[in-house]
Amino acid sequence: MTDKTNLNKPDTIYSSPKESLARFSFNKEVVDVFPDMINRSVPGYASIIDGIGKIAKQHCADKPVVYDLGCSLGSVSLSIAKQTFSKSPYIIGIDNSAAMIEKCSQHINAFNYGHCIELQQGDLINAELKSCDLVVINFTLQFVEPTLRQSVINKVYKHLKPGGMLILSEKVKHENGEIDDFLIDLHHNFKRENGYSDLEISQKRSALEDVMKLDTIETHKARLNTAGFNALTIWYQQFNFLSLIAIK
Ligand code: GEK
Repeated sequence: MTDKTNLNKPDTIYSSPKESLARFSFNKEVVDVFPDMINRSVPGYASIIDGIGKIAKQHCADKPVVYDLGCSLGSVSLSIAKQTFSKSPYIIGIDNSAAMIEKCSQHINAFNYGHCIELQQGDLINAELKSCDLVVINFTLQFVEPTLRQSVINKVYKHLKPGGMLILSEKVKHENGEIDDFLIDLHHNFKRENGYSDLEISQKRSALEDVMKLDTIETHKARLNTAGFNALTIWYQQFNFLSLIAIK
């Protein structure tokens, strides 16, 4: 990754005590530290980004139409563009944060395969999709109001071509409380090992409480089945973070 857009700023947002904790949002403060934040917070993030590019390469025929819903700074789009470049992909990245889209645009322009990526600022809940070959929702459905998640997955299914693929990555909760606590502890240890203090971990957790509502693996699979996806599997999991592929 080049640093033309200064993507190396360390995440210190929750490092000192805050009197009142605002709801977490993808504002400019978060966008400015986003690469550091996501790499130090999501176990396996770099492997998932790399894996998605490789899955796209294996899955996509010539001229694939690809959606990256909740694209943030374009890591998924860039990984796919790099792996499928010889197939002339058309990749559409959508994110509802204006600050993300602005920085994402600067970021992808720094790559010589960035021109096959088009960006749109919009909400994935009401985004209109074209007929497509691959849709990626990498750690974004968890920020959508739970009652609206089924309609998002239904829409993706409807617009995928037969044989098309959805890659869905999410942080999940476990229905067994003991296992859930165990996985959460493993995740918090991962964050500590990456330099976050207990104060940072607990303040971020509180800020996310009403913003990120987690489903179980069973709920995700049932939602995919309800939409019509019958062929699906988890291709990556580390602790309570996983990624699924589902084929129409
Ligand atoms: C990556 N996929 O680097 N509509 C559109 N975008 C949304 C919505 C919504 N309703 N809600 C949240 N977002 C990325 C990482 S981050 C995950 C995804 C994380 C956007 C939000 O603005 C942010 O950019 C992204 O989804 C979630 O692979 O930070 O844990």
